[in-house]
Amino acid sequence: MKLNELKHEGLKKWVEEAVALMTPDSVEICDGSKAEYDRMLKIMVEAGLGVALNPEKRPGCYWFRSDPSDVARAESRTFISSKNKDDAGPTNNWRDPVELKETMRGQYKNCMKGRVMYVIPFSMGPVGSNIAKIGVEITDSPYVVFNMHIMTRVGAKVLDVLGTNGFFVPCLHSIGKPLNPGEKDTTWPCEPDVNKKYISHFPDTYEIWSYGSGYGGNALLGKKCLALRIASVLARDEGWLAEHMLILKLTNPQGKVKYITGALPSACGKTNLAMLIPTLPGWKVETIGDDIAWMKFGEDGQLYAINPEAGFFGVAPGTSDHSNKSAMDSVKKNTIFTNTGLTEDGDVWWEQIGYPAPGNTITNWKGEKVPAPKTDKAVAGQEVAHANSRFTVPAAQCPVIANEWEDPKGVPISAFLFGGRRASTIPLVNQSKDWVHGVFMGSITGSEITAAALDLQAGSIRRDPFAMVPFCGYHMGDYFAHWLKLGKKAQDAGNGDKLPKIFFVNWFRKNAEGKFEWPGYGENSRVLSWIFDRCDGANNFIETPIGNLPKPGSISKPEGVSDETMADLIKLCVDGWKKEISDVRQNHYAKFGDKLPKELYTQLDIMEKGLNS
Ligand code: GTP
Ligand code: SPV
Ligand code: MN
Repeated sequence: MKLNELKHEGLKKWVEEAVALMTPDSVEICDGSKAEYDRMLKIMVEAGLGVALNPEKRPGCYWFRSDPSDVARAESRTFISSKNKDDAGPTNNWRDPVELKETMRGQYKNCMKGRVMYVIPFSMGPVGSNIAKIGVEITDSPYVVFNMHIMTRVGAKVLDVLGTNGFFVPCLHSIGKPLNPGEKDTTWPCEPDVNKKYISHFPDTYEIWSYGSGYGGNALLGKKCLALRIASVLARDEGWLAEHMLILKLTNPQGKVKYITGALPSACGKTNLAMLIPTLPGWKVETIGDDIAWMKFGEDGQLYAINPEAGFFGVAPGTSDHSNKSAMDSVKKNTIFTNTGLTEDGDVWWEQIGYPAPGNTITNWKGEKVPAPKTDKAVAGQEVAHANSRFTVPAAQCPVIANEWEDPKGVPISAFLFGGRRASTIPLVNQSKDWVHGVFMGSITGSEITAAALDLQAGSIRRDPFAMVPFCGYHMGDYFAHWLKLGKKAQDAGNGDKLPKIFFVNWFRKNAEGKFEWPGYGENSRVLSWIFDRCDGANNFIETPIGNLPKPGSISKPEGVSDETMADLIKLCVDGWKKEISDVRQNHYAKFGDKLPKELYTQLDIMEKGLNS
């Protein structure tokens, strides 16, 4: 399709302006076809920027290696550029939109010289679903094109739904590396100076401008930029929820089904939980989504969720037949691997994959040939795969994908889980007393920082309410208020009992030796079954000042876990919680000023009183 064949005047005008600014050699409107996907891969492989893997071991799979500056989201270079600084809030980097656009226009000027501009029309959510939204990404990266093919729904059908004047989110992207005549890419093209990368969001006009990075959430603009940062603003404006949540379908041994979503920070277990293979006999988990949920109330008063994505962009290290067999089976074919190791026999390898690297040498994520590790244990500083190396795979390839994963009406949600990585204090599971208490507990959630962000100190704890701190496109005080408002609206309409129940989970408690107390992964089904029964009102809990904790014995014990450890996992750590409260008051809530809903301070006071008595 040619540029002048575009029927949507607004879209055509926007693309023409981008062409005039970025001056590519040519423009292609993407159709989402297999032929297009193959052609994009061919361009990269022929340039030496990607490797086709051994077709006997990984048919249809490719290996890529990014620039060392371009291996994760750049949080310090991610901007929420609202007209008013106060609308971005204390958890976002703010820039004045007029100044930021001027700076970025300077960078975009002629930035696609010597390259092709690809225009990717995509749908987040099943095409035509009333919860879905359309975006159009302009990019000069074939890597972005084929990853968007997997992660979103691309093509002509999207333009049909868009019509002549439909709403779309314009997503402008350039890797920031123009080519001179005769010049070719020899390595992953991007702007290697982190301080020249920009991942900018203009919430007042629902626009995204990204420059200088070709990787992950910085460049696949449908994902974190559209489906969370811009969508959270749309959701606030339109009365729905856009969340950093997996969606799973849980079936009990009697065949009864519940749908559950879970918000855990980046690299804290969403993909694993979404594909979990229960160790509890008779239980079944199927996947709807592994990273993002968009939710709207139906006319029946139930909250319905869709997965806006069409693929998984999952963390490779730690994925094994033991931890996530469904993910391992998903990535056997038609998968893109980025920044893993490459074996001598043309396969991929990463730390904790479950077996030692084959052969004598292996190519690491930096492109160096190193001795093949004899075990799959990670050696700090010598990782073969980058800790944030990832696979991109179509969701349909997941052996436990639920039949209804593409149902345009979504699935009715019974429970929300919130959590993080915490070595102490936070119990294995805990249920909120009610909606407001749940929003309060969500608002104070903390987690240890992981390798999913470039520029943060991994390991230290930060408050990451609702796992949304890096992804909320507006003031988080207003975000908490939005959650409270939706709950109140449902209750006022007589639908309070249809609201999802809210739970808090922590798979990451450690003992004195620094070992995980809870085996996690498939064993998390024991916690899911407790949650399932709790949703049905089972008498399996005790009331405490932090919420409903499991009654001793109500969570079945995995093999190898002692009675003492079980007790430790579900105990109320009074001193730890008192420290949490004072940290929340001084270092967390204080930041939000007047925008912090009063109800949340009231909850903090009630919890403090409860712990003191
Ligand atoms: P993003 O894609 O960054 O949003 O991450 P995610 O939340 O989907 O995390 P993922 O499921 O990819 O897990 C990240 C890391 O946590 C992997 O190394 C997993 O092995 C580890 N992990 C996941 N579940 C568990 C668990 O139950 N226990 C323990 N100890 N580790 C886990
Ligand atoms: C995350 O960091 O939460 C991810 C990966 O899911 S990225 O797409 O890079 O944001
Ligand atoms: Mn994520």
